[in-house]
Amino acid sequence: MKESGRITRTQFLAVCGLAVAGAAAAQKPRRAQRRPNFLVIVSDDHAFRAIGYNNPIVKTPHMGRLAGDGIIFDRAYIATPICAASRASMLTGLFPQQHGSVGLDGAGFHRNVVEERNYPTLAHMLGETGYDTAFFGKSHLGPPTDYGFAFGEEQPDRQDNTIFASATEFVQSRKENDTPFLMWVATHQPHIPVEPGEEWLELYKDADIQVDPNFMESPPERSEFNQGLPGEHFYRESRDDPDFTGLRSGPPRTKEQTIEFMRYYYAVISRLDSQIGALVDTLKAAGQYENTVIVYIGDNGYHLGNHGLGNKITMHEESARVPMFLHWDGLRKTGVRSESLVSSLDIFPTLLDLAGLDAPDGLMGKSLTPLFSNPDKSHRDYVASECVGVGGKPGEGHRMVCTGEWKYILTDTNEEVLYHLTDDPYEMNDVSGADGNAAILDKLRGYMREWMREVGDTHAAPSGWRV
Ligand SMILES: [Ca+2]
Repeated sequence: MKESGRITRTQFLAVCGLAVAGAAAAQKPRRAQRRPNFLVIVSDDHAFRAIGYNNPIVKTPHMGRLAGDGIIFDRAYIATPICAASRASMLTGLFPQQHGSVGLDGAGFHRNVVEERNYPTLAHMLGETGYDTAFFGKSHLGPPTDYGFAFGEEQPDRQDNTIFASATEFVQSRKENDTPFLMWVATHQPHIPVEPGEEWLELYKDADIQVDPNFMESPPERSEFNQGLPGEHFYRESRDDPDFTGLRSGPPRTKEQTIEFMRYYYAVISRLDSQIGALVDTLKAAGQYENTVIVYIGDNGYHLGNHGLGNKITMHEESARVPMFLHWDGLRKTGVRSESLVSSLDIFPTLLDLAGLDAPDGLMGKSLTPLFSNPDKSHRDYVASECVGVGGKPGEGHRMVCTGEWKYILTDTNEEVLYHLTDDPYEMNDVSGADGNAAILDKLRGYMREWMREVGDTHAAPSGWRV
């Protein structure tokens, strides 16, 4: 492992002292027993349906074993389906409009978290109480040692080999070391370009890959399908033109082209799965597996021709909902799937809870530990997500609230969209204007208004709101 980012414990505490002074101030763990390690794996652009336990065509045996021996969060939503902003949200437990990075631009995070120390990161808080902290992979938020990690660096390897090599080396160094650790592994896969190589493509040679029921060659003319400025629709990847790296490669995209892309996309996910399996083997060999809480989550989902779109940055299920599971030998119940509404913001307070620490005031995420013993327990009335400020310009983009049964989207142009997810999981019928839905529409508008107030969303809501 490179040690270029290494600082001494004394230096580290000095660096993050201001950040933790107001929030974690010399907290002592509530419990005296050995505290667990944390391995958080954040993949990039992983669609929630593209994992073996949701789609048997996708070969993810290692993730399947971890999930199957742990708890699967079937209704997990990301705070925002924009890469850097999403990662900043997981690290701070805050929505983008709170930590300041609403798009791909890390400047708000840098100002609020790195320079002004307004919010501690998970690494700050765990490091303050004696955890060793390491970050390997992709952040787009600057050097991880700037925001609380003792070790780590941004690693550009798109196939993640160097990232997993560093993570492996870190785990190997933990043999006979009882100091608990937080290791954050942020992969590039399965983000475009999808370049799996023949070995992994071979797995899907004869696979009967099908597009989803909401596949279209082009999106309808509605603002909810904007992925940037009004009318902008993206695929980003173009298998027909390997030199194309811009954003203009939008629809139309035929069913055959989409299926061909999915073949490559699934193959990359299988490669990632094998890398995760090897890292778990290393944890076992180092004697750290039993005491390590492993969390897997995608930083956002992905449109695979759903609604006529590629890419993400919408409030649809394909973009805002992500695969997520947790494995730990300390779980009382394993092999369970929870339908409770979970947010990526819950990771922060959950890991603090497992470390015996109190979360800072004002977090909108909640510890998931009550679901460990009762996975069907209601976790919250609604979950929210936002993709405002696409391209770093506040006021653009959308936000949504979801009760599990219903989803309400308020778009950049103030179109209101209501989906009944129970009957319409692919979000094909906007029922905001349907007879009999006025009451539920008002209820979700109320949730939206509440959420907008809490995160400081200054978007001017429609004048017709009656809440
Ligand atoms: Ca992403």
